[in-house]
Amino acid sequence: MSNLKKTDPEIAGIISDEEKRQQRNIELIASENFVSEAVMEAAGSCLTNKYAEGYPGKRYYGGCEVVDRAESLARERAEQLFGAEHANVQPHSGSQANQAVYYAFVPQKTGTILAMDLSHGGHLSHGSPVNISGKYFNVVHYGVSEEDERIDFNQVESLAQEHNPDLIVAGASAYPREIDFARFREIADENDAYFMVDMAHIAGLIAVGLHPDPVPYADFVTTTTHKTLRGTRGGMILCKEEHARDIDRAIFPGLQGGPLMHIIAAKAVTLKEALADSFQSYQEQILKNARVMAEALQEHDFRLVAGGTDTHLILVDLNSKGVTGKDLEEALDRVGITVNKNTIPFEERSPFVTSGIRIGTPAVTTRGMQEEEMKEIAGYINEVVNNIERDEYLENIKEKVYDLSGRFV
Ligand code: DSN
Repeated sequence: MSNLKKTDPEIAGIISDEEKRQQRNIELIASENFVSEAVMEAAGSCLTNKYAEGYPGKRYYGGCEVVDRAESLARERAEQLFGAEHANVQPHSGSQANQAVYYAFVPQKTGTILAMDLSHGGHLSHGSPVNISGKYFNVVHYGVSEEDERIDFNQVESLAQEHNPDLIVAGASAYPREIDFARFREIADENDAYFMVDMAHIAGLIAVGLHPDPVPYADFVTTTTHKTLRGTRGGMILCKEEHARDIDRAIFPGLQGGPLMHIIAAKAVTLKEALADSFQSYQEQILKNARVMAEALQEHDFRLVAGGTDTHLILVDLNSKGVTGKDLEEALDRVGITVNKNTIPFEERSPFVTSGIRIGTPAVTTRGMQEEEMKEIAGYINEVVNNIERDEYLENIKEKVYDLSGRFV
């Protein structure tokens, strides 16, 4: 970063500090990961200079013949990886990918979307009242059942019959169990609704067949590219060929202007990496690590929402431990373990306090950590909970955490 250091030493310093933080801490935020140097090189390339409104072969600017090749490669690789008929790789984020589907296929104000409640594991962009999706459309929410904390399909079915949605959305940001997309498709068909899956969290698992595949069932599949997929930050939409034109027009000119060609090139690199054989074993290790972490936490008497995990993430109910999600997130920050506080189903606390934390294994798995390290980390989390007021004790745990992360540079 020699140029950056000269031009803007403040920002160079901030980037250097963040790099150290990422190296030193144990990263357990379920939606984060570490990209390869190759992805970073593409994301930091001269493609950032190019305007290319439109799509390959049909642009509103001259000089697009080179970046067209990058976007075409990204689209082809996305279609190949997920077996999709059509891919749009231009969404700047997962939220914009979701908005494009709503914008194209749900009538504003009169249209209805049936999606998972944020407090049961859904996402803001699935119709939260504070998000544009909740303001421009009628949204009805389903959740998990109180008995087993898994998606309540009886409720999905009865809400679909009652509200006649235009679109049913499956997918979540804090749901640890497999999602039965075939069951959702049946309900969508019975009610003549479109079916969308937001696979942002589990895209990497789906890419290698470690989670049921939504592509054969859904009209539209949206995703981010930076979670289990381990790529540059961004979004993407897969859809059936019959919907390709409407989806493309919803992204541009509907919602976005010029695509970020450097990011699209980085998405192409991400997808190439995901097509490589080694991506399979990476995803397998994410799952092994999550299962071992879940078991280790249960051995320390933590209650896990839905009784455990089938995926890369674990939702921990802290009610029996006498700490809030907020307090534990802060205490773990102090020892160098990064998690996020999270509401749990049937939550009684505010989203700023919460009764839970969410833990994910994609990032620590990228660093090379395996089952033994998961047990060690679960032990530190337990020690922090039990000694949350003891500053000296926490200092001691921090040293052990730094020692652990130092072994995985
Ligand atoms: N904010 C992401 C997460 O943490 O799950 C979802 O977009």
